[in-house]
Amino acid sequence: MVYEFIKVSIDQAVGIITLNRPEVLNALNLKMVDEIVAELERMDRDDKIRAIVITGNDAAFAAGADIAEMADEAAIPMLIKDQFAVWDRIAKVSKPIIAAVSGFVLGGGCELMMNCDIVIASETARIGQPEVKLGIMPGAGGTQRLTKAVGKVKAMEMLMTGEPIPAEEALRHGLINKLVPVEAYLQEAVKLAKQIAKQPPVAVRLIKKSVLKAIDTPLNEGLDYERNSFYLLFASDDKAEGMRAFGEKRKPNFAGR
Ligand code: CO8
Repeated sequence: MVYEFIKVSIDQAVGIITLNRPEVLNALNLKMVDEIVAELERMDRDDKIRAIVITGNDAAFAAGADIAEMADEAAIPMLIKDQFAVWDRIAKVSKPIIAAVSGFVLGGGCELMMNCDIVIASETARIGQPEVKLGIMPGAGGTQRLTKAVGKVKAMEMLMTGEPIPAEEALRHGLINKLVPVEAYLQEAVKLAKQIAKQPPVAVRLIKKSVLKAIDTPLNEGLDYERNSFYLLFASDDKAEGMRAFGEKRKPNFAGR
């Protein structure tokens, strides 16, 4: 597939998507979001890929939605187009997605990051939802996912002031997993992705679904979902291989079945 605004590469079992509009700090236009989602879905179907990394460049993961593209939009055409519907497809990707972020992580960029499962950030990352400064508010999940990630009072502060927070503050608030020097954030994310890629893919897939369930279902429902997923894994070849390898004191070799 030929893309205009993203680059794609593969490192062992890790698919890497790089946002590529550096001249506008990777501002997300509609075509770029479509390309990201199309490639995520393609990688999700590709048996050779077991984990996905999304990154930008050192200066910007993404500085938000493309303001130039948005400036002349009107309410009803936007409602009819429902441009954010495509974002729902990101949450349906079954393989783990790791965001490797640096520099500006703003607006739609922060929302894209929060759609990922794990976040490795460079020390230079500045993360926020500045939409209020433009007279609007987040539209791709920012008010919901930020609140669930950092809690009500911090979310209120970030969303109402529009001020980004530095990476170490994001780490304290549980918005990112790990902070590393700018030279190392992508490498670190790929290393983590490779580690996850060695795990049994069906178990990883069901773990991802179960954790996402925890975010928006009552505990009892989530526990029920977890239990059924646990039982289901006993039908997998990888469960047999994992337990056999333990008994034989060797490393397991997971086939993904
Ligand atoms: N959209 C379009 N162009 C942008 C954007 C953007 N979000 N951000 C930066 N650019 C462009 C600038 O216009 C500039 O272009 P040019 O060189 O042609 O003038 C170039 O990138 C470099 O930017 P600056 O010169 O401004 O660089 P600075 O280092 O001085 O400042 C900032 C960097 C602080 C990041 C600044 O550019 C800025 O404030 N950008 C806008 C940030 C913002 O408000 N983001 C939120 C946008 S709204 C949003 O995301 C709604 C979410 C809805 C869901 C997402 C759907 C895709």
